[in-house]
Amino acid sequence: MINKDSPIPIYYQLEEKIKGQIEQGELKTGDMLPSEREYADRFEISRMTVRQAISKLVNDGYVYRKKGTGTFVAEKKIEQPLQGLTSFTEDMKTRGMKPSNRLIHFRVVPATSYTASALNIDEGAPVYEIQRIRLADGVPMALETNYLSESLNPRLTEEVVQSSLYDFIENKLNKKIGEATQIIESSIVTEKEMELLEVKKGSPVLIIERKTYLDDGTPLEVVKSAYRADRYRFMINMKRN
Ligand code: 16G
Repeated sequence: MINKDSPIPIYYQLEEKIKGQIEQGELKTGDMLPSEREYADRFEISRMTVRQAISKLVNDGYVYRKKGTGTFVAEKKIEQPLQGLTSFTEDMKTRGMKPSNRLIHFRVVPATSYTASALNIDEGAPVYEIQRIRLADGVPMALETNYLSESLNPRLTEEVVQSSLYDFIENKLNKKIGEATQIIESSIVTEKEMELLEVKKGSPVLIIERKTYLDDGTPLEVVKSAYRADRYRFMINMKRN
């Protein structure tokens, strides 16, 4: 129920209520939400308040609006654990989804000061720049750009990066991947990301920067990715010590 005497804003109470119905499966993917008027009548609140709650749910990716039709429950986001160093291919397979890649480009470029310092090589040294769209069951999830030292990773080819890069590093180059650091921040899609990820202008993305090291501490890759925030959320377990 909606409690109008509560200090909790009414739009927020409604938002939480609908979110709860989605999480509990009372409202399922593809279901149409009741109209603004129906919510307003049912809870005796203004349509403005209903609109505010629904806009929040749209922004957070729980529901989406279809022009002239209504508002529908969106597909559940992929919940990605932050523990454990895994590859995109492994992550998708664990979920029973089919990973695929769309190669945007594969080229060798001179290391910028940023990539050089991240990879601990000389500025201007040749690095592979690999840009791929990562797809799950055919749906674009992220645009990913990897930088790896050319001399440290011989035999890397366009064909190789059509499938798993980590699989090639570990099973063909016989290197052991050790650890990684990752930074996640929010942003809005660029024009290019918007087209490649097949989302609307202004859609939110999570920008992830990963630096991965081999088990002997040698930097392996520096990666910049834009993950669709409407399809992804990240999860971590924490222990208090
Ligand atoms: C993930 C990693 C990326 C790594 C890739 C290897 C993030 C943010 N990025 O996408 O750093 O290069 O996996 O995937 O998690 P692959 O082995 O499937 O090519």
